[in-house]
Amino acid sequence: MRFDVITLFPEQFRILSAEGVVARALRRGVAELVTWNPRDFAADAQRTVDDRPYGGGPGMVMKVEPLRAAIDAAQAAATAAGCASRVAYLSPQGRRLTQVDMRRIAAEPGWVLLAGRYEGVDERLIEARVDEEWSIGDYVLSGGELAAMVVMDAVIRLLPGALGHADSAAQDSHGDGLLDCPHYTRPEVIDGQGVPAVLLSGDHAAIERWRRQQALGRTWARRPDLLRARGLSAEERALLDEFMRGRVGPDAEQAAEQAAEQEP
Ligand code: 9D3
Repeated sequence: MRFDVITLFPEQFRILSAEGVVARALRRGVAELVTWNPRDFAADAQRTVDDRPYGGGPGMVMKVEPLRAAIDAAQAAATAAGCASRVAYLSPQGRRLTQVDMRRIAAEPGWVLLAGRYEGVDERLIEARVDEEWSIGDYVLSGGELAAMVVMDAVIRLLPGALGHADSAAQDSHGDGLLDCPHYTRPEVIDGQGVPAVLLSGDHAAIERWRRQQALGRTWARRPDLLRARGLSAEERALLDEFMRGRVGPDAEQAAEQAAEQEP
């Protein structure tokens, strides 16, 4: 899969090639990243890419012509490489992306990602060239570059060959709309805190059941919105009911102790 990124700060994207899952995927050719600087497409001697907003007000607006020329060059190069790409603009006004979107994005041969700076881009560029407008969340960034990198990280790790074998397996068991279960590693006791006995039992069926129950319970406690959106099977309902009755897990044990202290 190919990403062509339109950015005034191409150097920021070097971090993706430095280390980790994405760097390995780029090295292996699982994904390809090309950056395009609108400044290189500005026609004037000063290489102007922004100007003052019509109507007045603070900040600057990215001009149409350099962005349009950069996008057209990126799309032509992507098409020539066999990766017909649509254009996504990273913007606070965009639709907030979810993991479902990441899977849909990963299924395309490529994307041109437009990372904005200043107050944003001239609306006429969006109308003329942008196919989708994406936000990564309800908070204010100082530009679209980090948002573009977040999308690339989330998408590239989904591509076949990006993750090692063990990671893919882990992804399968938790790519199911639930939060993860708690994890523990050695030592068995630290600061007087042990590990849930079931994890030391060697009973793989019981461990799998406990993990599933913890994932359900935590999602219920922390992200009820996710559970409502997803629904529950009869088996999951029974596991969650047991969790809710307070019989299982470190949080529940702590809650039970607190309740006992309050009621002598
Ligand atoms: C302070 C400027 N704001 C005026 C009320 C508007 C504004 C313009 C540009 C706010 C942020 C940005 C830069 N942000 C992005 O380019 C961006 C973003 C974000 O800020 N949050 C979540 N997702 C995204 S995707 C791109």
